[in-house]
Amino acid sequence: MIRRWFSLGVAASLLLGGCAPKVTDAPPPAPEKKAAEPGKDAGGANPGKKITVGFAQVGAESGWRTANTKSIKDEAAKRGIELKFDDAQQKQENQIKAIKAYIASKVDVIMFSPVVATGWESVLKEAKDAKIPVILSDRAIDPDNPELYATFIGSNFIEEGKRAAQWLVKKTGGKAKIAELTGTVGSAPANERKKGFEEVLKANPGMTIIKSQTGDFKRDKGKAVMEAFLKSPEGKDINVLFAHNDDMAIGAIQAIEAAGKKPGKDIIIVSIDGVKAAFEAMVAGKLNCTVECNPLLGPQLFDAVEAIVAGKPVEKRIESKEGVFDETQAKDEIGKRQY
Ligand code: GYE
Repeated sequence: MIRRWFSLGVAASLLLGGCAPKVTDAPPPAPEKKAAEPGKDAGGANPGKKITVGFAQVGAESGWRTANTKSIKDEAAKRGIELKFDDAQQKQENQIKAIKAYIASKVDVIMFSPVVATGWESVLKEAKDAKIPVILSDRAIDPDNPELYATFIGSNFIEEGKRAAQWLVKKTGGKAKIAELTGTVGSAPANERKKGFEEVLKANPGMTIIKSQTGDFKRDKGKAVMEAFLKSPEGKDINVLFAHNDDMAIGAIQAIEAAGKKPGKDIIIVSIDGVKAAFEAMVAGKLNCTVECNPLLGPQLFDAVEAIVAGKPVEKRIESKEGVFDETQAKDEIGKRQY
């Protein structure tokens, strides 16, 4: 019982510190006191045994993802947990293959970040039948069936979309012709960031999205799509860019400059993630605002792994706490960024 409350306390302090710099410094949970008792594993695991986790990652599409992968690998190493890691190169079929391989090799826990939200029922049922708990890392599934996973750990993407729009309302006085670079089609962050953003727009009829297309969360695609936006008949009217992540915004900045316009001035730009490169762009006056999305999920994910393996309860949804940073704060904040 004491240890249970201790674990909850660690989880709570991680949550509260979600956007604060201390997230990776959290102490690892106290070591198990009980020695291994072969054959006696009420929680479905043997406490003395080394934990093995399979992680099916989306890919390496963005600065956010690189920081997320590093956080997960570092944390596994720190805790002496064996991590099997697969990079799916943004393809669902690769993630399904990796998950099936983890089931076949009988890992203790499977974690994955669903590249798209739909189409997971069958493979998650396989994991369930094999009695292997699954943790959803950073992205949710649709339909949401809590029977199919132990916990979701990540951000509230609807809130992030709302925060981006609310910042724009203030910045533009509620008048804007917006170009939108959306994330990977069918992914939870793309669906939900758009939803939250549009909710705020509904109350501000002077703000309209005049162009919207996916840039797949990637820099080169963000650049190519922005180039096409600017060349289109509506191109000259665009005075705001909303990019679903920083990488696409940074690509778009190059396209805007190539078209002879000033990013951050002729076109106001807000994006999401809060990676170092976005702060650099803000300091350079080319990006106006970034809404934070914390990729440093390793400590929270492995707290959950250890709790699950020990047969302890975990919350179904664990959300990160995050902020909004704009050009007025960039200089002071840039030195404090961890990713
Ligand atoms: O915003 C983007 C990345 O799922 C929250 O994926 C993540 C998103 C993040 O490629 O940069």
